[in-house]
Amino acid sequence: VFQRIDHVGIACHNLEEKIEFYESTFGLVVVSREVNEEQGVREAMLHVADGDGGASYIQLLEPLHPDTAVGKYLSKRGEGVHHIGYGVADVAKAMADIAAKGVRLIDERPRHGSMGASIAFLHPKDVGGVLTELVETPRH
Ligand code: V0V
Ligand code: CO
Repeated sequence: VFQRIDHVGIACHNLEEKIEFYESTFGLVVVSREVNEEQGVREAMLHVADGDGGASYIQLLEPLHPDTAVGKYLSKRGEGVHHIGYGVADVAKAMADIAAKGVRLIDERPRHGSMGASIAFLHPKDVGGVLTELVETPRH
């Protein structure tokens, strides 16, 4: 059901500082910046590679407020890897297939994600402590 790793999400306190670090240290390039009020984040996508199933990215995440998913994560665990986003062809189908295996969905229906994607999260407690995101990239 997974086509590739679409992105790895990284929680940080200061998005601009972290972008500067990734650009100057690794030569990665920012291809998108968005504020997602529903998810409580300001985020940037940095392109890593292109593959058969599509591109892969690093997603840098800064919380809009302390009382958000990323804000709570930062206060409990500090900066670091927050989630893995897997590319899927059909997010609604992937949600149904995975829920049928007994993994709790955080989202009952797909949400709006970065760069026009449809996304849904799986509960980390059912995935061995890994917050897992399904990502359906828009077709052109
Ligand atoms: C929390 N926990 C995590 C975790 N966040 N475990 C692994 N990875 C994470 N990122 C653990 C936490 O340590 C607790 O374990 C338990 O889950 C409950 O956490 P909590 O702090 O009490 O927080 P909750 O329950 O209020 O919320 C946790 C969940 C929440 C995962 C339900 O963060 C959520 O809904 N996340 C999905 C949305 C999201 O993360 N959006 C931001 C990215 P113990 O201490 O009880 O053992 S937005 C994005 O990626 C976009 C837009 C995109 O890609 O396009
Ligand atoms: Co993400």
